[in-house]
Amino acid sequence: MSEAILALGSNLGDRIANLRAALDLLGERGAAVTRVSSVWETPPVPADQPRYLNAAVAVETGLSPEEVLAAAKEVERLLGRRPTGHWRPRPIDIDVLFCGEQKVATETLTVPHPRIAERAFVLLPLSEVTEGPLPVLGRSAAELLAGLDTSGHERLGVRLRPGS
Ligand code: A4P
Ligand code: MG
Repeated sequence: MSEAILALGSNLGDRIANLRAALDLLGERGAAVTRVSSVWETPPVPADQPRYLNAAVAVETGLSPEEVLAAAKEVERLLGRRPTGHWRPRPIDIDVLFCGEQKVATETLTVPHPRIAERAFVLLPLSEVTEGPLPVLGRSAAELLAGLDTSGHERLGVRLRPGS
């Protein structure tokens, strides 16, 4: 078993319900959620779309990185994601941030996810489920956040899992 860290985003429909359903569906596909961040409401990039809810989760899994991606894509489809175009509104987006200390660079999968260090909407929740230097990147989420604009990013009081 190994640990993977996933980023979740939703900006269409019942966003909280989408995030919660994603956690359950990932668990049913062999990626059991072990830690869950707060839910953050974040300014959309690009700006001409609804605000996102973002979260990060750690999962314990026996799946390979490619299998984790396949599970994530299936969950996106089950939750109603249809091809709307790159960076367009979606009920759920699931990105694979880390797979342990592994590096992956294939046509369909790049791990660590290439845009982690430049995105406050990824790093704020990530900082709640990780401690110390991030795999491969070698700097903590908090250190990377220090150089970014976090204005308009709001931690919500709602929990995705009871007690988490
Ligand atoms: N792919 C390669 N590596 C990965 C990885 N590590 N994790 C490939 C997930 N997918 C990976 O992704 C396109 C293809 O990337 C996949 O088929 C997979 O083979 P996609 O999810 O279908 O499309 P996308 O999400 O539009 O593209 P991309 O590049 O993943 O966009 P991002 O980087 O996920 O950005 N603003 C806010 N506030 N919050 C957000 O969550 N998200 C996005 C999407 C834009 N703006 C946002 C947010
Ligand atoms: Mg994506």
